[in-house]
Amino acid sequence: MALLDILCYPDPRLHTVAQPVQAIDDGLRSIVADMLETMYKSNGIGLAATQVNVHQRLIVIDVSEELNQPLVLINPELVWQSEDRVKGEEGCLSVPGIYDGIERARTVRVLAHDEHGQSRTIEAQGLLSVCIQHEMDHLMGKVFVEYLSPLKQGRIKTKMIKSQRAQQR
Ligand code: K1U
Ligand code: ZN
Repeated sequence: MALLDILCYPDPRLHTVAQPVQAIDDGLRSIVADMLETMYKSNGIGLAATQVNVHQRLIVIDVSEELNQPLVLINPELVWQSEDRVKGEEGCLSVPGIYDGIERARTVRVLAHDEHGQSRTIEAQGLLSVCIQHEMDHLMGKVFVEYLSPLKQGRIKTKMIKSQRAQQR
C-alpha cells in the first residue's frame, strides 16, 4: 500500500471530470487500498479519486466512529435526492483549514459497484449523505468552496496560494 499525494485547491486538475471505471480488477483494487490508507492517515471521512489525480469515477468513504466501515463506490450514480435540504459544515482534504456551511439534499439514493463488482443501492442521510454528495461533486470537477460567494472564494484562493508558497520555502 502507498500514501498518495492529495491535490490542493486551486490546482486546476481538481476541475477534471472523471471518466467511468472500465474494469474492476486488481489494478483498481490497489488504487482503492491506497486511497483508503491516504484517507485514514489524513483524518478524512471521504476521498474522491480526482483528489489523488486519478480521473476515474471512484470514491472511498468511512463515516463510522471506529473507522472500520470503509465504503467503496465505483461508478456511483445519483438515482434520487430529496427536495428537503439541510445546511451543514463541510471541510475538504484539498482545501485544508477551510470549513463552511453548505446546503445539500437531506437524503440521497445512489447506485454504485463495490471493489468486487457487486452492485448496490445506498440510501443515505446525515453525514453519509453530505459526504457522498461532496465526493460526487469532486468527480464532476467541483470543489465545495465553489458554492460560496465569489468574495469568499477569492479569499480562500489567496490564503491557499500563500500557504502553498510558504511550504515550498
Ligand atoms: O473530500 C474530502 O476532501 C474529504 C472530506 C469529506 C467531508 C467532510 C465533511 C463534510 C463533507 C465532506 C473530509 O473528510 S475533510 C475532513 C474533515 O474535516 C472532517 C472529518 C470528520 C468529520 C467531519 C469533517
Ligand atoms: Zn473534498
